[in-house]
Amino acid sequence: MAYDNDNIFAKILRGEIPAFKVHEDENVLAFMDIMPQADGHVLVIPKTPAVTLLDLPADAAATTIQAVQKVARGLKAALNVEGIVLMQLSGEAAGQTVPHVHFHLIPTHIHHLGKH
Ligand code: DGP
Repeated sequence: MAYDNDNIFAKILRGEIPAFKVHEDENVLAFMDIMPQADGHVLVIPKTPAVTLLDLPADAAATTIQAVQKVARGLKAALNVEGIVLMQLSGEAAGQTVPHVHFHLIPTHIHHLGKH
């Protein structure tokens, strides 16, 4: 599938629509998800235009995962997060709604599992 330069994350990368950014460097941007599945739900995206993970060059995949680790450590420190679910939907059939590759970091706490 061809990359759509007008997708919402492309617009966020160009600064055309706002996002609550938590990390940025030359390769990636991380920002708060607008429909969080838990407090502290962050999205990490490469700046490389790619629709799915399968379209992403290996070097961009590597820097994106490094950023995922960095943001995960930040979440753990800032929010006292106990666990993090990493979710990555590739393709509409998987439930992907925004056609720019993104990783979800969804904080979890032990009490969410009903354990105290
Ligand atoms: P997915 O189903 O994996 O494609 O998830 C897309 C996520 O993107 C979803 O959790 C909501 C989030 N999202 C959609 N539009 C925006 C937006 O304009 N700003 C932000 N911050 N997040 C968005």
